[in-house]
Amino acid sequence: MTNLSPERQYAMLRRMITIRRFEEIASEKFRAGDIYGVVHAYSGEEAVAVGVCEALRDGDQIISTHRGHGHCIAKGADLNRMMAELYGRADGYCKGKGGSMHIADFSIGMLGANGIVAGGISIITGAGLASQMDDKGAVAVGFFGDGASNAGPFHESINIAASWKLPVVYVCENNQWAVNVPAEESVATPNVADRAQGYGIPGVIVDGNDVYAVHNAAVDAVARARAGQGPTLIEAKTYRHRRHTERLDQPDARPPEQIEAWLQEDKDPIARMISLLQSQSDLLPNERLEELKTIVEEDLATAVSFAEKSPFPSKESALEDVFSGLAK
Ligand SMILES: Cc1ncc(C[n+]2csc(CCOP(=O)(O)OP(=O)(O)O)c2C)c(N)n1
Repeated sequence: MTNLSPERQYAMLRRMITIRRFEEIASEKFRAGDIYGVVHAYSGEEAVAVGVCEALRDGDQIISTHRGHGHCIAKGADLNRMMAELYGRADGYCKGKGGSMHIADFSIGMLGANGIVAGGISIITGAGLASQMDDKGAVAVGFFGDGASNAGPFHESINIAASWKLPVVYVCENNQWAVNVPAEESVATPNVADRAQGYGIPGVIVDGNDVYAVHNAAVDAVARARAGQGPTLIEAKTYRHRRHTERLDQPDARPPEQIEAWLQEDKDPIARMISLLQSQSDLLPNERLEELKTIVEEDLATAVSFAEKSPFPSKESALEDVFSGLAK
């Protein structure tokens, strides 16, 4: 199944539970009016970010989407600064002026979330080109949704990356819906990965709720990229547990029975990982699992209290770090 050590598997599970709980807490705080802007929760898709990022090493870079908290956490972002950013506070990643969709941490190779659907795909292709020119073997990974795969940047970027053999891994998180549009109405091929053939690169379909399957696919794609063989398109089939955003005044067109089916333990990526670790390999005693969950709760309680104690940015700082405007 995997040759990951137990410790690495515990670390992966811890990150998946952290993502799930971060999203639950962020959603609750958003509804309570403590968080500004909007929250697009990644719940249900945790195995994709964690499975892929576990295949990376220091120096590799990723880019994310509007649904970006999971990618940040999987790449090792600081929970305190993330939560403070959602709260709009001065100690947040963007000093409280960016919010949920603009978290970036270049020091860990997290090039940013992005409110422009498909915008990140071009940026990560540029990162791949930079990496090729640097020649240090770093790989660039772009996460995006099925909706983004219909936009121009997807096609233009993959074409150039394939032509120039850039060290990029494109990870389509096909959660089957773009807001309220089902993928079968907007993607003309049965699978997004089928499109890879048109660009002359491998297209790999993977069960996006199986963290081991995602990880294995990512290990292969990353090795290929590092070896100078060019990009791979991975399509991870998954589902988002929550509505498109946490705003309750917008409809959720997904059939309730579909949502219900994907919430079941046999589909849930975290329940599946726990079940594999406990029933098939006997690797995770209940006490260890409870210990992991407690650590996650403590980490997130610390993050919330860090955010709540942090001041709002001062009025005087409004025009700092702004890259457009009138010249003096
Ligand atoms: C260029 C652009 N067009 C439209 C939007 C509005 N919008 C925000 S999220 C979204 C759907 C994205 O779907 P998908 O790429 O599948 O990602 P998911 O939300 O399913 O994770 C749209 C159309 C946008 N933010 N940017």
